[in-house]
Amino acid sequence: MSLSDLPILYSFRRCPYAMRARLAIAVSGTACQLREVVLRDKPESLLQASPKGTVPVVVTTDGKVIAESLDIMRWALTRNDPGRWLQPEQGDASEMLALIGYNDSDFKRDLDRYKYPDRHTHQDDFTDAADYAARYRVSAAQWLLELDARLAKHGYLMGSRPCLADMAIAPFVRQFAQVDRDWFDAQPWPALSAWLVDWLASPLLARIMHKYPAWTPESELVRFPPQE
Ligand SMILES: N[C@@H](CCC(=O)N[C@@H](CS)C(=O)NCC(=O)O)C(=O)O
Repeated sequence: MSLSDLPILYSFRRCPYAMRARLAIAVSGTACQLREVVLRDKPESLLQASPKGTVPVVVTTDGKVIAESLDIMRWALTRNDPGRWLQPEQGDASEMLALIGYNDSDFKRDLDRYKYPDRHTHQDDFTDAADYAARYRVSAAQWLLELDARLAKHGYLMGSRPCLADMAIAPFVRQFAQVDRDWFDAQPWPALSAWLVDWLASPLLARIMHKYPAWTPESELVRFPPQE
Protein backbone atom coordinates (compact mmCIF):
# COMPACT_ATOMS: atom_id res chain seq x y z
CA MET A 1 0.00 0.00 0.00
CA SER A 2 1.40 3.40 -0.89
CA LEU A 3 1.86 6.02 1.80
CA SER A 4 -0.79 8.26 0.30
CA ASP A 5 -3.40 5.54 0.91
CA LEU A 6 -2.80 5.49 4.66
CA PRO A 7 -4.83 7.33 7.34
CA ILE A 8 -3.52 10.84 8.02
CA LEU A 9 -2.29 11.73 11.50
CA TYR A 10 -1.92 15.41 12.40
CA SER A 11 0.37 15.59 15.40
CA PHE A 12 2.64 17.82 17.44
CA ARG A 13 5.64 16.11 18.98
CA ARG A 14 5.49 17.47 22.54
CA CYS A 15 1.70 17.68 22.95
CA PRO A 16 0.67 15.15 25.63
CA TYR A 17 -2.58 14.40 23.81
CA ALA A 18 -0.73 13.74 20.57
CA MET A 19 1.83 11.65 22.46
CA ARG A 20 -0.85 9.35 23.85
CA ALA A 21 -2.40 8.97 20.41
CA ARG A 22 0.99 8.12 18.90
CA LEU A 23 1.64 5.57 21.67
CA ALA A 24 -1.53 3.68 20.78
CA ILE A 25 -0.98 4.00 17.03
CA ALA A 26 2.61 2.76 17.37
CA VAL A 27 1.79 -0.19 19.62
CA SER A 28 -1.07 -1.23 17.36
CA GLY A 29 1.19 -1.02 14.31
CA THR A 30 -1.38 1.09 12.46
CA ALA A 31 0.57 2.73 9.66
CA CYS A 32 -0.32 6.39 9.07
CA GLN A 33 1.04 9.30 7.10
CA LEU A 34 2.27 11.78 9.68
CA ARG A 35 1.76 15.51 9.38
CA GLU A 36 3.75 17.34 12.04
CA VAL A 37 1.94 20.57 12.83
CA VAL A 38 3.18 23.98 14.00
CA LEU A 39 0.42 25.09 16.39
CA ARG A 40 0.77 28.79 15.60
CA ASP A 41 0.54 28.10 11.87
CA LYS A 42 -1.89 25.22 11.42
CA PRO A 43 -2.29 23.73 7.97
CA GLU A 44 -5.49 24.61 6.15
CA SER A 45 -6.28 20.94 5.62
CA LEU A 46 -6.23 20.32 9.39
CA LEU A 47 -8.65 23.18 10.00
CA GLN A 48 -10.90 21.93 7.24
CA ALA A 49 -10.96 18.44 8.69
CA SER A 50 -11.38 19.68 12.28
CA PRO A 51 -12.35 23.34 12.69
CA LYS A 52 -11.61 23.29 16.44
CA GLY A 53 -7.96 23.07 15.38
CA THR A 54 -6.54 20.86 18.11
CA VAL A 55 -4.11 18.02 17.61
CA PRO A 56 -4.05 15.08 17.40
CA VAL A 57 -6.45 14.41 14.51
CA VAL A 58 -6.76 11.28 12.41
CA VAL A 59 -8.46 11.26 9.03
CA THR A 60 -9.19 7.62 8.21
CA THR A 61 -9.01 6.13 4.73
CA ASP A 62 -12.78 6.41 4.41
CA GLY A 63 -12.67 10.09 5.34
CA LYS A 64 -13.81 9.84 8.95
CA VAL A 65 -12.31 12.52 11.19
CA ILE A 66 -11.27 11.55 14.74
CA ALA A 67 -10.41 14.71 16.64
CA GLU A 68 -10.08 13.50 20.25
CA SER A 69 -6.92 11.78 21.43
CA LEU A 70 -8.76 9.16 23.48
CA ASP A 71 -10.93 8.26 20.49
CA ILE A 72 -7.78 7.91 18.37
CA MET A 73 -6.30 5.57 20.99
CA ARG A 74 -9.46 3.46 20.95
CA TRP A 75 -9.57 3.47 17.14
CA ALA A 76 -6.00 2.20 16.89
CA LEU A 77 -6.33 -0.34 19.69
CA THR A 78 -9.60 -1.70 18.37
CA ARG A 79 -7.68 -2.59 15.21
CA ASN A 80 -4.88 -4.28 17.14
CA ASP A 81 -4.21 -4.33 20.87
CA PRO A 82 -1.22 -6.62 21.43
CA GLY A 83 -0.65 -5.44 25.02
CA ARG A 84 -4.37 -5.61 25.88
CA TRP A 85 -4.41 -1.95 26.89
CA LEU A 86 -8.19 -1.83 26.50
CA GLN A 87 -8.60 -4.60 29.07
CA PRO A 88 -7.00 -3.69 32.37
CA GLU A 89 -5.74 -6.60 34.41
CA GLN A 90 -7.46 -5.28 37.55
CA GLY A 91 -10.72 -3.35 37.64
CA ASP A 92 -12.79 -2.60 34.58
CA ALA A 93 -13.06 -0.22 31.66
CA SER A 94 -15.30 2.27 33.49
CA GLU A 95 -12.78 2.62 36.34
CA MET A 96 -10.05 3.10 33.74
CA LEU A 97 -12.03 5.80 31.95
CA ALA A 98 -12.76 7.52 35.28
CA LEU A 99 -9.02 7.75 35.99
CA ILE A 100 -8.37 9.19 32.54
CA GLY A 101 -11.33 11.53 33.01
CA TYR A 102 -9.84 12.96 36.21
CA ASN A 103 -6.50 13.38 34.45
CA ASP A 104 -8.07 15.23 31.54
CA SER A 105 -10.14 17.57 33.73
CA ASP A 106 -8.92 18.32 37.26
CA PHE A 107 -5.29 17.24 36.90
CA LYS A 108 -4.93 19.04 33.56
CA ARG A 109 -6.40 22.17 35.18
CA ASP A 110 -3.90 21.95 38.05
CA LEU A 111 -1.01 21.20 35.70
CA ASP A 112 -1.72 24.21 33.48
CA ARG A 113 -2.00 26.55 36.45
CA TYR A 114 1.16 25.17 38.06
CA LYS A 115 3.11 25.34 34.80
CA TYR A 116 1.80 28.65 33.47
CA PRO A 117 0.46 30.60 36.49
CA ASP A 118 0.78 33.93 34.67
CA ARG A 119 -1.73 32.81 32.06
CA HIS A 120 -4.38 32.07 34.68
CA THR A 121 -4.03 34.25 37.79
CA HIS A 122 -6.42 36.89 36.44
CA GLN A 123 -9.22 34.29 36.26
CA ASP A 124 -9.00 33.61 39.98
CA ASP A 125 -8.22 37.08 41.31
CA PHE A 126 -4.78 36.05 42.41
CA THR A 127 -1.88 38.44 42.30
CA ASP A 128 1.11 36.35 43.31
CA ALA A 129 1.93 33.88 40.56
CA ALA A 130 4.26 31.80 42.76
CA ASP A 131 1.55 31.37 45.44
CA TYR A 132 -0.92 30.51 42.75
CA ALA A 133 1.33 27.88 41.19
CA ALA A 134 2.00 26.39 44.64
CA ARG A 135 -1.71 26.11 45.37
CA TYR A 136 -2.37 24.12 42.21
CA ARG A 137 0.74 22.01 42.74
CA VAL A 138 -0.71 20.94 46.10
CA SER A 139 -3.97 19.99 44.46
CA ALA A 140 -2.18 18.03 41.71
CA ALA A 141 0.06 16.32 44.25
CA GLN A 142 -2.94 14.94 46.15
CA TRP A 143 -3.99 13.03 43.07
CA LEU A 144 -0.46 11.95 42.26
CA LEU A 145 -0.22 10.44 45.75
CA GLU A 146 -3.34 8.42 44.95
CA LEU A 147 -1.70 7.22 41.74
CA ASP A 148 1.40 6.33 43.78
CA ALA A 149 -0.73 4.16 46.07
CA ARG A 150 -2.17 2.32 43.06
CA LEU A 151 1.25 1.90 41.48
CA ALA A 152 2.77 0.65 44.74
CA LYS A 153 0.41 -2.34 44.64
CA HIS A 154 1.22 -3.87 41.26
CA GLY A 155 3.58 -1.57 39.33
CA TYR A 156 1.01 -0.11 36.93
CA LEU A 157 -2.19 1.83 37.46
CA MET A 158 -4.48 -1.16 37.03
CA GLY A 159 -2.41 -4.25 37.53
CA SER A 160 0.99 -5.67 36.70
CA ARG A 161 1.01 -4.56 33.08
CA PRO A 162 0.31 -1.18 31.45
CA CYS A 163 -3.16 -0.39 30.17
CA LEU A 164 -4.83 2.54 28.41
CA ALA A 165 -4.84 4.56 31.65
CA ASP A 166 -1.06 4.34 32.08
CA MET A 167 -0.46 5.44 28.51
CA ALA A 168 -3.11 8.16 28.50
CA ILE A 169 -1.91 9.68 31.78
CA ALA A 170 1.90 9.29 31.64
CA PRO A 171 2.46 12.14 29.13
CA PHE A 172 0.76 14.56 31.54
CA VAL A 173 2.71 13.34 34.57
CA ARG A 174 5.87 13.79 32.49
CA GLN A 175 4.90 17.40 31.86
CA PHE A 176 4.14 17.94 35.53
CA ALA A 177 7.49 16.43 36.59
CA GLN A 178 9.38 18.61 34.11
CA VAL A 179 8.15 21.86 35.68
CA ASP A 180 10.49 21.34 38.65
CA ARG A 181 12.25 18.01 38.46
CA ASP A 182 14.13 18.45 41.77
CA TRP A 183 10.89 19.10 43.64
CA PHE A 184 9.17 16.16 41.91
CA ASP A 185 12.01 13.78 42.75
CA ALA A 186 11.93 14.84 46.41
CA GLN A 187 8.26 13.88 46.92
CA PRO A 188 7.15 10.75 48.81
CA TRP A 189 5.91 8.90 45.74
CA PRO A 190 8.56 6.26 44.94
CA ALA A 191 6.22 4.06 42.93
CA LEU A 192 5.08 7.00 40.81
CA SER A 193 8.69 8.07 40.22
CA ALA A 194 9.70 4.53 39.25
CA TRP A 195 6.71 4.23 36.88
CA LEU A 196 7.59 7.52 35.22
CA VAL A 197 11.32 6.74 34.94
CA ASP A 198 10.49 3.37 33.43
CA TRP A 199 8.10 4.89 30.90
CA LEU A 200 10.55 7.67 30.01
CA ALA A 201 13.20 5.05 29.25
CA SER A 202 10.88 2.80 27.23
CA PRO A 203 11.69 1.96 23.60
CA LEU A 204 8.05 2.73 22.76
CA LEU A 205 8.41 6.32 23.97
CA ALA A 206 11.66 6.71 22.03
CA ARG A 207 9.84 5.52 18.91
CA ILE A 208 7.03 8.04 19.21
CA MET A 209 9.31 10.97 20.07
CA HIS A 210 11.24 10.86 16.83
CA LYS A 211 11.64 14.42 15.43
CA TYR A 212 10.07 15.32 12.10
CA PRO A 213 10.09 18.56 10.15
CA ALA A 214 6.85 20.54 10.05
CA TRP A 215 4.52 19.32 7.31
CA THR A 216 3.49 21.44 4.34
CA PRO A 217 1.41 20.32 1.33
CA GLU A 218 4.70 20.11 -0.60
CA SER A 219 6.41 17.85 1.95
CA GLU A 220 7.42 14.28 1.22
CA LEU A 221 5.10 11.79 2.86
CA VAL A 222 6.30 10.49 6.22
CA ARG A 223 5.33 7.09 7.59
CA PHE A 224 4.40 6.71 11.25
CA PRO A 225 5.24 4.66 13.24
CA PRO A 226 8.83 4.65 11.98
CA GLN A 227 10.05 1.21 10.86
CA GLU A 228 11.81 -0.66 13.70
N1 LIG B 1 -9.39 17.06 24.04
C1 LIG B 1 -8.39 17.16 23.01
C2 LIG B 1 -7.35 18.18 23.43
C3 LIG B 1 -6.21 18.33 22.44
C4 LIG B 1 -5.43 19.63 22.69
O1 LIG B 1 -5.87 20.53 23.42
N2 LIG B 1 -4.26 19.76 22.03
C5 LIG B 1 -3.52 21.00 22.11
C6 LIG B 1 -2.03 20.82 21.98
S1 LIG B 1 -1.33 19.99 23.36
C7 LIG B 1 -3.93 21.87 20.93
O2 LIG B 1 -4.02 21.39 19.82
N3 LIG B 1 -4.20 23.16 21.18
C8 LIG B 1 -4.58 24.06 20.15
C9 LIG B 1 -3.65 25.21 20.00
O3 LIG B 1 -2.68 25.31 20.79
O4 LIG B 1 -3.89 26.02 19.10
C10 LIG B 1 -7.79 15.78 22.76
O5 LIG B 1 -7.84 14.94 23.68
O6 LIG B 1 -7.34 15.50 21.65
